[in-house]
Amino acid sequence: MANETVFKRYKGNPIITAQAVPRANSIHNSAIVPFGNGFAGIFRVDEIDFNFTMHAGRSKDGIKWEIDPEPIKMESNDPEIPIKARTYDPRLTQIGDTYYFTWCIDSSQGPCIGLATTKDFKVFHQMENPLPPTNRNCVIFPRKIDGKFAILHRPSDRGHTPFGDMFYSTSPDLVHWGCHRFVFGTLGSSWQSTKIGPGPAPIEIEEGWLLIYHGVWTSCNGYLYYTGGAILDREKPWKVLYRTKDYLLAPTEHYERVGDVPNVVFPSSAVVNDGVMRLYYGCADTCISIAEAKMKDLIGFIKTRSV
Ligand code: BMA
Repeated sequence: MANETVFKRYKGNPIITAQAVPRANSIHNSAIVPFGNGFAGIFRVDEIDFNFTMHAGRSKDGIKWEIDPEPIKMESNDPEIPIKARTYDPRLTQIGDTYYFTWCIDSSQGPCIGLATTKDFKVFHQMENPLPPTNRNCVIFPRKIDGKFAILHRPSDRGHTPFGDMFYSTSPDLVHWGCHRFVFGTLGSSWQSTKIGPGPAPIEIEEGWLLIYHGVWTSCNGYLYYTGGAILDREKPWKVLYRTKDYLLAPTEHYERVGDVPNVVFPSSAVVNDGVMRLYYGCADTCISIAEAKMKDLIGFIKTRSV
């Protein structure tokens, strides 16, 4: 039995494997939102030549998915966008009738953050990169804060990044980004002692912004990825009200322990319905699973297990 806190894993996990796309070596760390009468997603597909691509997908219930066999083709007003590079780890946020997504671009100068919009998951419009190298984790808040678009992100290096703190930045127009504030960093000798990074788009709750994030510990065998939770101030989200000392999810199941990168639970999207959060997370860089928690229990856990 897994060491479960407030999240209960779905019995049919993993819900998405490489079988879903013909050229996939693995499908993991992906972005999912409610869309129309069902759900839509942008999936990280590591292909059999190890090109990392993003594919759109649709689902009626959020569990059984149809994922396009071909990667997303971006449109842009600027012929220099998009650059040709591997793309991975998308995060999706709905603002009004538009879905904004960020992801990591493996540019030749190092990982940086891409940004695009879609309204229908068929046409994708890529904009200027919000963040230059080196950075590989970024998510957009679901509304403007103090009149500006806002992101959480984690500057990195060109390798596997043995460090990492979270920052908050804002933009009036989604092109010019600034006012960078430190949010929080690593913690002691714990599951979040090597690096931390933002997961799904923050969710607005009575207390502020509920954030699910990943934390990494370095053992003698390499990195292990865990899931934690925090609550950030509503108007000044760089101020941390609560941040869990205990993890919310740890790699304990065989599909989380065994894969291309062992011992990874990587939270990347969350859908809240009827007081329940369904968390989508990448497992061992191989497949995707879900776990559910009652919002009341989750918020209570974050408040009472806080540092
Ligand atoms: C992310 C990505 C992956 C990596 C993973 C663990 O930040 O960079 O390529 O293996 O962390 O899922």
